[in-house]
Amino acid sequence: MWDHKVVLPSFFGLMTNPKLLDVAEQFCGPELIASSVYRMRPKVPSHAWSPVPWHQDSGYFEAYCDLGLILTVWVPLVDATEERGCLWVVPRAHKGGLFFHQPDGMAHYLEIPDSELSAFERVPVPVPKGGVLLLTNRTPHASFENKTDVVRWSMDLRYQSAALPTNAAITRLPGEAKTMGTVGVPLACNPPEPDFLVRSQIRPQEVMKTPEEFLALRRNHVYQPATDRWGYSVARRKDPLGNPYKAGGASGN
Ligand SMILES: O=C(O)CCC(=O)C(=O)O
Repeated sequence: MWDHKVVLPSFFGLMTNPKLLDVAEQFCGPELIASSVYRMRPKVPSHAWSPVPWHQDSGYFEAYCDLGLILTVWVPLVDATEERGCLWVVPRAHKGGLFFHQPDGMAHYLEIPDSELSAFERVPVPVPKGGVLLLTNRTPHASFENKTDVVRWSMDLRYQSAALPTNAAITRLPGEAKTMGTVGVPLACNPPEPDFLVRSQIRPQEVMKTPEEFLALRRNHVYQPATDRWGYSVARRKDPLGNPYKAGGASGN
């Protein structure tokens, strides 16, 4: 998975694609923030980190954003078939709250324990190249092994309203979150990465316009740790047998 390590001008082009923004605006409203959390995923066949266990994106975000909408736009760059490891979802479960999450066995991802989801229907959602899949931050989803010899490339992008906590450098309007009220709690659904304004009726001059600005934003963002809701960073210090990872080991750092 390529996250903050890869920042390309073309990513900015996709995140600000007018057709995608038209869709995102319908769900998140006209004051539209591109969430800091975008990922490019080469899902390669037979790689241990390739399957992504069941989770809700909110499991990774700050608790104060659980009830807001953070829209995931999942974009396959090849046909995402079931064999290639398309996404699976639990239909309608986004209408409920957040499931319990725990670090997975490798402490690489968070996962919802299987026992929590056993009563729910789970369906594969193949998406052809050129299509998109929309998810909420409370839609449980997963993807499994790629059983082909084709890399299942995809990108996932996220959008939210400027009224939700965000670290985008924008003028706050009445009703928009200015502080979290708790000292030390950062104002963002995902503090480690920087948000930015992609569409606005009220402050269009603050919309980010060029890939150069985007690259500078990523480069200059001052890292803020996320709240460790599920003991993830503690688990990452140990291997699945409970032994501390050695420097340079398989912790993914
Ligand atoms: O692309 C995948 O396989 C997983 C995507 C995912 O978990 C996400 O977009 O939150």
